[in-house]
Amino acid sequence: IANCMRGRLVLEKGELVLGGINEYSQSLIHAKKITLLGCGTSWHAGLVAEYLFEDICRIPVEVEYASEFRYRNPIINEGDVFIAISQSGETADTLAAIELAKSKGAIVFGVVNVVGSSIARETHEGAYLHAGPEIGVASTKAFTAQVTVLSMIAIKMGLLRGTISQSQFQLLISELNQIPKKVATALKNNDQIEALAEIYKDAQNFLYLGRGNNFPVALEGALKLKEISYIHAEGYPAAEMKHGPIALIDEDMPVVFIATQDDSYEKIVSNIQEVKSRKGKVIAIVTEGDILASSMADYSIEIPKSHYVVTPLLSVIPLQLLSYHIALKRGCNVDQPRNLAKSVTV
Ligand code: F1P
Repeated sequence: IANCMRGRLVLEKGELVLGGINEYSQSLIHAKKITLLGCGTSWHAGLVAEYLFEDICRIPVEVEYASEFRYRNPIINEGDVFIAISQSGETADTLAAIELAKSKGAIVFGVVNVVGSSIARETHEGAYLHAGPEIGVASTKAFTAQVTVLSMIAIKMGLLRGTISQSQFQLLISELNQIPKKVATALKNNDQIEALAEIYKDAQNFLYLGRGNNFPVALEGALKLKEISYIHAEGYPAAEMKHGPIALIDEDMPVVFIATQDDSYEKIVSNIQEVKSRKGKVIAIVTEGDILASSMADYSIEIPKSHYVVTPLLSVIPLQLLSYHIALKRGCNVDQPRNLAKSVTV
């Protein structure tokens, strides 16, 4: 799935080999806390990983906007473990945060797409994504690859730390192995999503809601729409809706729910009900075969059933496609959105 800086991070005959993390692997395995650093989409990938490291490895995690990190007086101790996430490997804020962490004696791993980039060189060790070049400015496949690699690291660490059993490890590996096929299935809804984009291309605002590890996916869906179609969009944890965003809901407000069938499904269904009772328009990303959430939503888009650990790899796809089609229909340049740089180097 992914190659590494020194060696490879691969699934080999069902075994997960963390080749790019060698010399410093013990720091990672025995970390008492992990701090994830990134900007934009990479920060969202870090937020997904927070759920996985905490759940699978039982390690406390902080996810920091690299752009804000150095403007605080962050507490960094010798030997602390950081993972810096970046598509380009050149983001100046992320580089500055890495330098600050290293200057205090922290060990910094990189999860980077561009081979030989500054962040790849500045970090102690890490994994390359090898997602291929992002042709456009807005990260899409890099997000999927970042979440994949971070999931692989979390799953392997869970096994090494003894926080998951061998059979749970095998189950998660098998779930990861099925992802490419399921992504292909999710992409088959492209025409349906394009038709939906036609309906909502003139919306002024969008709300994206999700729970658990799909909350960061809601943030990412909102960011993609903002970046390439210039529509104002907000992402929230669905439970946060009643603490403010609910005031925005009326018949003109499309609300995108990630309503897959995991532990929070019932709660999401009741959130959908709350939006419907205020006449909001609901677009729900649902597990294939779903009846309840899809019958309540105005429109539903199915994704294949999967273990909740890997669901973000699938749930983000319809959101990326929706942004893409809306942007095209609004005449926006999806590869070169206004005001955005491929790598923010200042
Ligand atoms: C971070 C980022 C991207 C965003 C845009 C600006 O870049 O915020 O997520 O799509 O390109 O930069 P990176 O550190 O992941 O390269």
